[in-house]
Amino acid sequence: PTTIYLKDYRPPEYLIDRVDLTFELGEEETRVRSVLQIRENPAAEVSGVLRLHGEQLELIALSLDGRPLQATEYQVDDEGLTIQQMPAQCILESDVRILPQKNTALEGLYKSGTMFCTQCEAEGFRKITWFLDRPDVMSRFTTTIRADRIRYPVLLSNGNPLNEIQTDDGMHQITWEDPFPKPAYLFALVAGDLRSIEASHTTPSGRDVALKIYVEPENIDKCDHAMASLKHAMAWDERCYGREYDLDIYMVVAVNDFNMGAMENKGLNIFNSKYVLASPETATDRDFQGIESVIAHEYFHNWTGNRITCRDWFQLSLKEGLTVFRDQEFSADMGSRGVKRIEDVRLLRAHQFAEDASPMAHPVRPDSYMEINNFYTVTVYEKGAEVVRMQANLLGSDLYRKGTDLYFERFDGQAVTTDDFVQCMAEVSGRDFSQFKRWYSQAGTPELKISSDFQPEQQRYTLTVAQHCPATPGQPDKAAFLIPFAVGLLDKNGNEMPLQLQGEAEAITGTRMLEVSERRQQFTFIGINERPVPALLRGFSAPVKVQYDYSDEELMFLMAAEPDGFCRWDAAQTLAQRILLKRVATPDAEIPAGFVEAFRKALTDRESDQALLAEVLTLPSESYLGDQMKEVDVEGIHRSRESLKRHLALTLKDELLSLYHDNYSADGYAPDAVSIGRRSLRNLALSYLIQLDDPAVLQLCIDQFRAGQNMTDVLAALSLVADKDVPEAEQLLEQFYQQWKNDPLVMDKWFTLQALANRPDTLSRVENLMKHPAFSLANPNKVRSLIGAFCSGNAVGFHAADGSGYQFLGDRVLELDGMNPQVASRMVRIMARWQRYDKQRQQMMKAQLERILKTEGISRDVFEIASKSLE
Ligand code: HT7
Ligand code: ZN
Repeated sequence: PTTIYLKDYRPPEYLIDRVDLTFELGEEETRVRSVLQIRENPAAEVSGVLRLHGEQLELIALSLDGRPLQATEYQVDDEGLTIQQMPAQCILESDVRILPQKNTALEGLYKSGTMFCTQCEAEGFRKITWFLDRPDVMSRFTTTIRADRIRYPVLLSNGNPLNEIQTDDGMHQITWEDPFPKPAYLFALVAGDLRSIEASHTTPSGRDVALKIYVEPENIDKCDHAMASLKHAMAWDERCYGREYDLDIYMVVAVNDFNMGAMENKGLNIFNSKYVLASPETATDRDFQGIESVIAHEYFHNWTGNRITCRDWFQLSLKEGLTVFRDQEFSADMGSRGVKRIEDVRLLRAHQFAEDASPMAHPVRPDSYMEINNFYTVTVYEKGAEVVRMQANLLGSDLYRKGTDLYFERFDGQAVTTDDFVQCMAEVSGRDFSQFKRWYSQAGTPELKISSDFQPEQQRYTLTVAQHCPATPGQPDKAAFLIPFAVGLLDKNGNEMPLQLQGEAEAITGTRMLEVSERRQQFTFIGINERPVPALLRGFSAPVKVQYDYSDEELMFLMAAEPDGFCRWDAAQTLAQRILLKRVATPDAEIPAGFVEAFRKALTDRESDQALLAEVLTLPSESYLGDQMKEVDVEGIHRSRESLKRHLALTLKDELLSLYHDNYSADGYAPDAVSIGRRSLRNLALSYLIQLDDPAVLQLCIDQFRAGQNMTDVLAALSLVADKDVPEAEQLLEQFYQQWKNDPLVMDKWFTLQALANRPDTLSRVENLMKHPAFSLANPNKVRSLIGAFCSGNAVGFHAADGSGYQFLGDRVLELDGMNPQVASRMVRIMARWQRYDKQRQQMMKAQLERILKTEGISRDVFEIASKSLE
């Protein structure tokens, strides 16, 4: 496979102003007729040769300005169509045959169950018809869909519906027109027997927008939360960014077979049903929150992605980083801001920091790729969001808003770059962002080494900050970053100290945003009359690792007194991590009484945000702990974490039980922040208590399962029981299966639960479950919930010393790759960090990667990940 470089970007030689598509959807094949209005791009040097993208298209007819083209006038190959002598402008018509029923890659037009749907980002449109399938070619689309009236009563595409025609042959056809020019990756089509719920929204300018959510008939009663979320998102974007919706209709369609979470096609979002369907009985709190955030994310793309899109795919974070930042802030406003920030940081640290430390590390704006689908990563999305957040932090909210206003005004209707976005921030603030832009071009997680020096005689306190960023593939040396570093200083009573840097006229109270721009820098605070405890990186103001030599006592002090939720949580995590890692090496190392006391204090605190407490009381995950070790000790980490949980449960049994009972609520289910917090704290208590191997606790779980109040509580209870070697484990799993076997999303949970079970026979159970009638390798949700959950969520099982987990994953990758390369490539990524393990495991994982690479005909997707993992 060839590598594509950012430095090779050239504007397109031709533009396509209008596209007229006609689809005839059939049970054997689909015909796509396209009429393209093409002209030379005045801004480019034109060669006279037109090269259109196209894959897996069977040519039926081709004509230029009404004249059928002779075989000598064009060439078709595996990747496209070349027309040698192009006029300056023309109408190109084509007629092709495609086979959506055979499309298991779920890219382009495919069938999901009985419905047709599309997925065109990033380069799927070329599997529908020949086109300039690149985001800087924006066209106006008209789409006519013809299909069987009974099988496909609902026919949808982007924009507004024009007319419907019924024909005598049992078919019908509808034409849709999208008035907004858009790149082909935002094209969408849906056909099926669907039901919809409808609502409406009036924008500040007075436009009435019809909101419709389409689902399969049996799911019609599970759409209300998605609809409420959509309305909240629309109002939020109007309020916080001054952006309103621009078409008369906004449609969301839920499909069961989908490679990712959802897709922001103009006016016609297509969603993985996981991010639409919810009822208290079938969806957990996490599902409800996921729906709210993904519905909002796709809606926000209408401005950040659709109206202003990316010039090329290297700029992906322009739309994704910005839109993730927007959805994070939206969710923070809808629920608990502090908890949301912690969840986002947890995700970033667990996955993005790990990616940055792996052979797959790449900048937020990558400079090369083989397969763009491999670059929809936590770096482009989540680190990209942090990079936008840092700009908002550096500017403050008013200037940031001015910056985005300018961005929307200047670039509406265009395909632009991350530099264009930053330029707006620079212009409104009058600041120079050239150093800041290294966040886009340099990969790796910067590390800040901090030391402090208190000089009581001078009443001075100096923080020395040294920054370093480890080498990443292709980037051995990094230039210094500009890092917004939020700090506060606490006195012995836990009060904020006034902060006045040397040379400044006055002090401020609260958080100070230091700007670290050099490799080593000192910040001296004056008027400091006692040794403070520093609160560092408040709000996680930059995606960096901080090293500071806190004493255990200082960490406990921060856990109790620090006003910033992130820092309070981080102190608890650091302390727990210290104890856990010490006990990996020395299993009976003492557990400081102060730590247990801090836990007790948190457990009995009924005043603070309960959701925040649940975060504070959650121990760092096994995989995060592994990341902190030189060489990951899978079993040691597991043992250490389990034994600390048991110790806490033994010592704090009464507190945990009261917490469990005090947080019971007989009220109906509501996914609001307070209720979610109570449920998560209660279920966390149960997860500690189960460590006691006490029949009474097992009974609590069984009772909670049987009470069946909501899926959050049912699943929490079931997952604890399923880990145990007790007869009830099988009984409850069977009962759950019988109750939910017809609900695919609940079955996903059932698979995951068993894949994560902490039992010696989990792999063989997973292998058996692959043969279960509810499982299908063709459905990405099933693959993720069984195979993905086992390989990336069950460290002890996957990293079994005999290599069986690796062999299993290798087999699955090869099996999947023939069907769905995007999903296969996500799976192979799990082995990208093989160097982090001991020699034997390294050898075994490497052997699997080599086996995959040697297999003939593997996809570009899998090739890129496997080969880069071995470099
Ligand atoms: N913009 C979308 C990214 C995407 C995608 C979605 C579904 C299937 C395949 C896909 N490839 C890329 C999703 C988003 O970020 O909103
Ligand atoms: Zn997105």
